[in-house]
Amino acid sequence: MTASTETLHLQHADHQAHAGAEGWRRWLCATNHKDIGTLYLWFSFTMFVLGGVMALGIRAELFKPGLQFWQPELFNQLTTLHGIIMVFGAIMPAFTGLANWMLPLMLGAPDMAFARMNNWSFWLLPPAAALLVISLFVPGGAPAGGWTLYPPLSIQAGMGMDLAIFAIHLLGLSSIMGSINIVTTVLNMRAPGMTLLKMPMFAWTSLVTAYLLIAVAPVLAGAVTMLLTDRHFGTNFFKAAGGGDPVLFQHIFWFFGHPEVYIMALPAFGIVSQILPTFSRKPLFGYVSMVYAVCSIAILSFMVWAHHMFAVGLPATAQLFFMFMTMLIAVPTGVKVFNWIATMWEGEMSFETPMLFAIGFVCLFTVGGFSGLVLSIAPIDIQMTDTYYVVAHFHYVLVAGALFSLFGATYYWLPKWSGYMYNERLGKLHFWWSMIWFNVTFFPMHFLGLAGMPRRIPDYPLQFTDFNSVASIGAFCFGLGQLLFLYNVISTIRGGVGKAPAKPWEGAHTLEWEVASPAPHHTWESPPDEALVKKGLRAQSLEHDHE
Ligand code: HEM
Ligand SMILES: [Cu+2]
Repeated sequence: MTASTETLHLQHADHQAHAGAEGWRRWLCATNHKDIGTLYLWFSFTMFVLGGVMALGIRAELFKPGLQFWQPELFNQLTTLHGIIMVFGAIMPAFTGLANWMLPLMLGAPDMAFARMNNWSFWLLPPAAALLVISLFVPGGAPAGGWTLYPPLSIQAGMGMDLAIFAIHLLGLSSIMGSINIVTTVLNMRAPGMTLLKMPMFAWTSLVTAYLLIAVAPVLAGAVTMLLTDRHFGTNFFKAAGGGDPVLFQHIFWFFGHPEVYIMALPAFGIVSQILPTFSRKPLFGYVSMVYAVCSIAILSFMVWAHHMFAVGLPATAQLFFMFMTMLIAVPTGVKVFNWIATMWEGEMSFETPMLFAIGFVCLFTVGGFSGLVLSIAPIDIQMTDTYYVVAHFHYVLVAGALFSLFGATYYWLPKWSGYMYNERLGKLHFWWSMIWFNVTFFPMHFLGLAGMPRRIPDYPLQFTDFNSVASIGAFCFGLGQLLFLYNVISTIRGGVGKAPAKPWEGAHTLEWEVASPAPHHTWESPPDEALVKKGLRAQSLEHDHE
């Protein structure tokens, strides 16, 4: 054998070792960031369907007053599981999946920093999801005290609670490992020329989100571990009868919980900051101020937790502090919304599906932001706490915010992932369908809340009937529309409406569009040429606008 064929042969064997695993092994033993990204995304979609079916179970019960389908116990379990599954199973893994798929491509890195740990981060998720589902079938059923797991209910609950606690431990471990990977990749593996302040916004938001997670996932783990020892090992952290304090749990939970809402929002900001410039054919307006805004939001998010607790009887000074700190977050958030609008301003906009979802995001996330400001006013919140106004508020930021950004991201990058173009008409139909029915579902909930309808109840007084029926009809239509999305994605993977070029969006300038579509299994094994990096960066930066 000549030297060169031997090298070839070796390279081939090497290649086999990396990419050769076929069938289930390819996925179980996956270490490739693209495979792991794909796993995350499909897992997330599965959880979205599961949590969605539970939401429809809730909405079916609430279509009219009286008990139709579920006993109150099961209703509360559905509500709780819906919340936990959507937050930890659908939204968070989707963002980690996107970060896995896109960060190495966007930053010019060959893979994520810790490929094997990456495998673990993903494979902890399915057992956690299984535990949550199994909890429905154990004596006492699933946790039913709400996704916030407040004691005393969470201490009194049956063994389903223990399964959920274990699930949360696993989910937390997964998040921490995923975050360590993201931080290390972003900080150490960028291509030459890609300085921190030249990174695409999605890299910035992923980085900051990962730091947030590393900071608060252990706090949640601590809180649920204290619950566990209160339940089984004789401690009294939260048990009033033993001298403990249930309100302490709320403080710890929300010290995690508020940063958590930004963990679900910041990556969405990043995605939208990629999509809007592309389809406005202009650089992102105010890039540096965007970075500062993301960082300030992240820092402030640690100082507002007790706005979830205005009704538990905080001292007036504490209420004032948390009220003003919360309002302060509106400043960097306002900067971001301003920049997004300024990015579109006088741009040569076109309205492909990703752009529609991004614009939908900007409009509806702002609505959710405003209802959040209303709730931040302590005397108002004391009236509104635990009403449907709160449910309306957080679904505006989570569904029209986080979820819409994920739909946008999927349409935006699907050509890169699959190598095929999706059906634009179906995509647009999916957008308008979702946009309309989302609002039909959730807008009336503001009125229900203002009128005093409490959340987490299976039955309600007659006066709330009309808006509830409207919301339920909206929810079923919204749910149905998601089949369009699934159909469009699957048919795209199977060939779609034709092959996608490397760069299907002429206005896009980031590095992922420099590799072929579908992105080959291995990309940027040697870092991209510095000139190539600079070319994209120049197009992203303001000085070269409007030539
Ligand atoms: C897309 C269709 C969705 C519908 C129709 C829907 C509907 C509902 C309903 C009816 C409730 C119960 C409100 C209550 O009784 O307190 C609820 C609670 C909740 N939802 Fe959704 N939801 C949807 C999507 C999502 C998504 C994507 C998230 C993402 C994180 C989410 C997060 C939550 C949370 C955290 C709760 C609170 C659970 C609790 O009270 O413990 N939902 N949702
Ligand atoms: Cu909060």
